[in-house]
Amino acid sequence: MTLDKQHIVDLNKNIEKTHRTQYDFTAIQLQNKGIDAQSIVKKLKAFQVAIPSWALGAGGTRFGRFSFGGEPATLEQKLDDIGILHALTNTAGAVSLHIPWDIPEDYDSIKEKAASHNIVFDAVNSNTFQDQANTKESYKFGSLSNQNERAREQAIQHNIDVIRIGEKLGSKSLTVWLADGSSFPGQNNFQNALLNTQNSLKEIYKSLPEDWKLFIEYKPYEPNFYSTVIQDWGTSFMLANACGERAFTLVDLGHHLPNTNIEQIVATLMLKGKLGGFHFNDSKYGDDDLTVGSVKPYALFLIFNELVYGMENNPQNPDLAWMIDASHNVKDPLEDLIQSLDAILIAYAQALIIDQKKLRQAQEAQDTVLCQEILQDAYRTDVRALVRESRLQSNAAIDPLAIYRSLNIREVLIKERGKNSIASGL
Ligand code: LRH
Ligand code: MN
Repeated sequence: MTLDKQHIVDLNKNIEKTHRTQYDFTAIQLQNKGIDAQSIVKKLKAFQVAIPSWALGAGGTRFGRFSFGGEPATLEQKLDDIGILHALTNTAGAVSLHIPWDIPEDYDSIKEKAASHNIVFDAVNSNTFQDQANTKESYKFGSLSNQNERAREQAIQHNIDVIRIGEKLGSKSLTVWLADGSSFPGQNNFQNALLNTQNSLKEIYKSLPEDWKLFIEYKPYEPNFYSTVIQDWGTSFMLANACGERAFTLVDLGHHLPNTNIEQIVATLMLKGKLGGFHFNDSKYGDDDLTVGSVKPYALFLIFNELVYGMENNPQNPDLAWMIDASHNVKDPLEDLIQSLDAILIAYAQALIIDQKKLRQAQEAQDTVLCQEILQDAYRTDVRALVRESRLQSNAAIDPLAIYRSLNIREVLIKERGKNSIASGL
């Protein structure tokens, strides 16, 4: 199924008048604060988020998985689904593949398919947290950290193979997330595990093409429940420094212990020029991979405040990789991703209208009350009309969810692919 852009433009007409009124009201509100609404809209139009190839079907937990029907069973169908998302939002212009879940059979036809949907290939992800039928060594007790040198060699080679696959697709970065760790005290020698991981990552880094980046993703626990080798931002930062200037830390919002101040981590990494990118999602307890902004929207806003400040003041930090990492247990995957893309743009727009100069002055004056007032004035400003305008100006849907439902896209996909088609991934 592909979506005809003209169809979207026609359907927009039903709500364009209402939108125009809301947009004009918001633009005047911002103008009174010396902010040009169109300059915000311009930045929102340029903001592209990579969609994870592993989050287009039903997720699941060890307690069960409930299929949605019409799931993309092939990489081609996954690119078609991202094409639907991009046509509706004009914000999903990239895909992040996970290997071996999504190894292309025919590279040219896959690249053609992606190009037909204006989708580019963002970071490729290696997988040394599952054993594959065709591999000799097991990762049960780790991969890049494994005491067994043959298992480490196998994991290093897998990462190099993933780079080669990415090169053929035009990707420019590799994301490494390790499940490596232990589930019981005494099971691992922490120092040995970390040294093995550092040396293994340095081997992988040697095979990184000159114009590529390496993203090192951290996580405090799961699937190991006592220790994780790359458990926090500090460990990832240390390993990135040990590898070299094209290695960076990747922040998955769900990979933090409760009440961690993620926005401070973001500020620190940007100051050090070592923030590579994000896996956006939300969570209440653990790595819940919920819809972005569905549980802690204010925390997301505070993170974007640090990002906007960093993008203005930290030229030492490279352009960031924006990706979603989600898993859908109860929501239609495409509706969930539409909501996540909307929440990301809303948080970015709210952060863009913060009067950073006034905030710095209030901070220097140690006027704590005024600092909060400045932040929350932006957070409490309804910027949704700016986000809708950015989509309208890109011939995407003013209200993508409404159009997704009015066109019964899930039913159409079920007709095309059947009720029992299963997407590979988590
Ligand atoms: C680990 C993670 C990682 C991916 C996986 C699918 O929890 O966030 O980014 O490899 O999910
Ligand atoms: Mn992730």
